[in-house]
Amino acid sequence: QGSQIKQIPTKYSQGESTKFLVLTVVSILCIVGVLLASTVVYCLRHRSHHKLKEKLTNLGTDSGGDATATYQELCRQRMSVKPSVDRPEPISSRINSVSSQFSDGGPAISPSGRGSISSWSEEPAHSNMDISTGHMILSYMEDHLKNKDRLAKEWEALCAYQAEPNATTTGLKNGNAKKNRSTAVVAYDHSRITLKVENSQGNSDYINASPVMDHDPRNPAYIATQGPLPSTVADFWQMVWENGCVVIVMLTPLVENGVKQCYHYWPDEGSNLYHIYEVNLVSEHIWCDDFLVRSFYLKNMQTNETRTVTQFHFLTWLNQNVPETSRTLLDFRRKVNKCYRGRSCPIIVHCSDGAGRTGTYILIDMVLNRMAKGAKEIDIAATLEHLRDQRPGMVQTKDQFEFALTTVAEEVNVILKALPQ
Ligand SMILES: *[C@@H]1O[C@H](CO)[C@@H](O)[C@H](O)[C@H]1NC(C)=O
Ligand SMILES: *[C@@H]1O[C@H](CO)[C@@H](O)[C@H](O)[C@H]1NC(C)=O
Ligand SMILES: CC(=O)N[C@H]1CO[C@H](CO)[C@@H](O)[C@@H]1O
Repeated sequence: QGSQIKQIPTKYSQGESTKFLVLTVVSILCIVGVLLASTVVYCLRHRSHHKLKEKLTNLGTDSGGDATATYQELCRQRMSVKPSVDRPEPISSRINSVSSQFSDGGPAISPSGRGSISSWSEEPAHSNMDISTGHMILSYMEDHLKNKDRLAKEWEALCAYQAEPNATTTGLKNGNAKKNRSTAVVAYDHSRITLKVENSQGNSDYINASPVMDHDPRNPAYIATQGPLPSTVADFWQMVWENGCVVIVMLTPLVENGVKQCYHYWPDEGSNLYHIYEVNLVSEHIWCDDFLVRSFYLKNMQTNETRTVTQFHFLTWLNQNVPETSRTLLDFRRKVNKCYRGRSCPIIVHCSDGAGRTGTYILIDMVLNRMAKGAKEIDIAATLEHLRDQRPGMVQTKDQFEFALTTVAEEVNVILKALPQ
């Protein structure tokens, strides 16, 4: 009995001390692990912070506060964990006149749609959209998208649409013809951007680019253009300069399946001189797999004036195709418009020929801008005809047209969800 009593506690305490030892070792390992991890995180954060600071200081000494401000704004957007909820500034100068189709006569009285969507890196969607109009548009779009037959008929009718006037004699002239990427998409005589001959490299006013108006015929909201060719890069930057542009939307990769889509019209690093326009790459910011943002200094060497130009480059939208998701393109669009804000210069939009992807993007942006301003009626097909009056071939495939409808519906949905119920 005596030995039994002795044995039990001994066994017990032996087990206990082994357990204790194991526990101690495990906890020490845990503590060391946590310490290591936090050191690494601290170092990384410190380094990136330091880099950012360095970049900003370099920028500050470069010249002009505008680029610094733009870049800081971009960084702030990137760094901010919560989506900002500032109200959009109205793009008042862009749409002044009222067309018969879109009754945006009275101001739409509605609570401001300030809201955020799921992930922190996405811009919040906001709008002055009228709630009941929003619901109407949404159910109309959904109905339209479900009824494939009607969609196909509508697309057929759009394909038969003939723009008038439609002469393209200037673009097909000797000396100009070689400046066109595609024979199918040449700027109309009555709706083309003209360059100042005295400043142009080739003593010609032609570039394959079309001003695209919304309502106001004096102020184009966009310039739709082809991706520059090696021989037209100087013309491209001259156009950017002469039209006071500060935002470029690029919707194509440079090369697709070995086929060149667009010339690399900016420097990979440092600066390049294109005729009298010096372009300096200030920063390149990769947002996600789908798009990135570059910031340039553009300098006119004749006058020594400079300007900051921001290029938004969507990488994953292939020719004759649609982007993988509407959501990505919508986020891209919000970033473009946040950078553009209430400026009155046109936004340059280009892909390869400046019609398919370019037309789709402009169609979506134009319709959503009209809705944000409280338009009571939206006719996407009529809007597309309006675009095709100004540049041939805008929106090239039925899929692209359907994508435009889906994307508009999705944005309306997001805005409605963000509105206080
Ligand atoms: C161009 O306009 C003319 C009338 O001026 C018309 O007959 C023709 O079909 C149009 N072409 C295209 C491609 O729209
Ligand atoms: C531009 O700057 C250069 C060098 O700083 C100077 O020589 C030239 O006179 C300037 N031109 C004008 C138009 O200000
Ligand atoms: C109509 C026409 O001549 N198009 C030309 C436009 O420029 C490209 C590139 O130089 C040519 O390949 C096209 O034939």
